[in-house]
Amino acid sequence: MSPTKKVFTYIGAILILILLLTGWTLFFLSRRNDTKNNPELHGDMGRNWHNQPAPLRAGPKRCTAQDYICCHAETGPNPSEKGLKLVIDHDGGADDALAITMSILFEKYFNGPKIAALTTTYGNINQSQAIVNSARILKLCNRSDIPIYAGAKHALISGIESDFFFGFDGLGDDGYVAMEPIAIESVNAAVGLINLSKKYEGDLVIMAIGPLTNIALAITMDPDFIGRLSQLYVGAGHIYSESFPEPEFNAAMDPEAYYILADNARVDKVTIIPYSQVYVSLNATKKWRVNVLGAIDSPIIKALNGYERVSLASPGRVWSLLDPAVAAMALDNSIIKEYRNTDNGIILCGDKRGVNTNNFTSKNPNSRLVYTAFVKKYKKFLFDVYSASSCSIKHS
Ligand SMILES: [Ca+2]
Repeated sequence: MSPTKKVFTYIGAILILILLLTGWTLFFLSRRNDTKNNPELHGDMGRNWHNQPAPLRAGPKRCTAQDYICCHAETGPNPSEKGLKLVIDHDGGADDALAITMSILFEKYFNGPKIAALTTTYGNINQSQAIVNSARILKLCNRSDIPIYAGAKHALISGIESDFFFGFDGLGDDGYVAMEPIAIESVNAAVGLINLSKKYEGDLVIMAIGPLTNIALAITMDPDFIGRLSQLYVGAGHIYSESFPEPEFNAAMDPEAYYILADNARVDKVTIIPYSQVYVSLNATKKWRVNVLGAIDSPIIKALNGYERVSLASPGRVWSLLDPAVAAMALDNSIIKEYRNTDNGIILCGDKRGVNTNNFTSKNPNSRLVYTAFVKKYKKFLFDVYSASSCSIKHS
C-alpha cells in the first residue's frame, strides 16, 4: 500500500471511530433525560425498568384508589335488597350522625334502602337537641325531605345521666345555632313507627341506635309492630363478662324499655348488636379515623370530623363506635362474621340493673345476636361509602 493510501485509511478509521463515539454519547444522554423526566417509566430507586409491569410503563396516567372507587361506586359492591325502607331511631350524637350520613350515601350511591324517617329520642343529648341535630345532618346531606319525628324525652321509669361524650350539643360544640324553624311530623315517634310499619309492611328495617324508649312504646301500643318489620337492628347492651361487667349506655338509659323489647322480640325479626362485640371485633384506631377516613375530601366527612372533635380528643387510641357499626352491618350483612341465637334479656333490679343476660343454648331464643364481625370489611365499607360522596362532588 502506498504512503498516500495509508494516510487516507488511517483518517477514514479515525472518522468512523468518532462517528461511533458521537452516536453512543447521544443515545446515552437521551436515555438519561428520559428517565429523569419520568422516573415511573423506567423505575427509580434502583429498580430495573425491564422488570416493571407493562401497564405501568405504557399508561399515560396511573389509576389511583380514588379513581377505582369512583368508577365502581355507580353500581356498588353490596347493594341491599330492593324495596326496603329504613328508619333510624337515634339520640342525636356524632356517632348517630355517622349512621345517618352513611345510610343516606348508601341509598344514593349503592342502591341501599330508602330512608323513610328519622325518629328521635334523648340519650347523648336531650330530645329537642336531637331534633336540631337531625335537621342539621339532613341539611348537610341535602336530604331535608326526610321526615323527622319527635320521640321520647325521658326513660319509662328511670335511667342514667348522659356523659355528653360527643359534647354538650352532641356534635362537637362548635357553636352551631339552628336559624330556621324545623318541620317535624305531627305524630310522635312511637306512632310514626307503627304507621310506617303498616305502610311498608314486611319491608321496613329499623336501626335503633339510642335508648329503646320509642321502640318499647310502639311495641306496647301495638303488639303486632315487630311482626310487621323486615328487621329491627338493636344497637345496645353488652355480653356480660369480666371485660364488660357494667351496663352499656343505651341499655342503661332505659332498662325497662329494653326489657319490653326483649320480652317481645322474635328471632326472625330482631338482631341484637351488643357494644361489647363491636368493641372487640370492629375496633379501628383513632389514627385511621383521622388520617384515612377523615382525610376523604368531602363536605360530609369534614362535618363529621368536626362533630367528633370532642370524642376524638378523649383518651385512648381505639376508635370503636356502636352506631356506625350497627348501620354498616345492617346495610351490608357480609360484614357480620357470626350470629348466635340467644334468649336475650336485661336485669332490672339490684346492683346489676341494666346488665344484659344471654342464654345461647336456649331452645326458645328471642333474637339473633351479632357475635363477631370482619373489621377489614367494615373499614373498607366506610371508606367506599364516604369516598363515593367525594367522587360525586368532584365530578359534578
Ligand atoms: Ca346513638
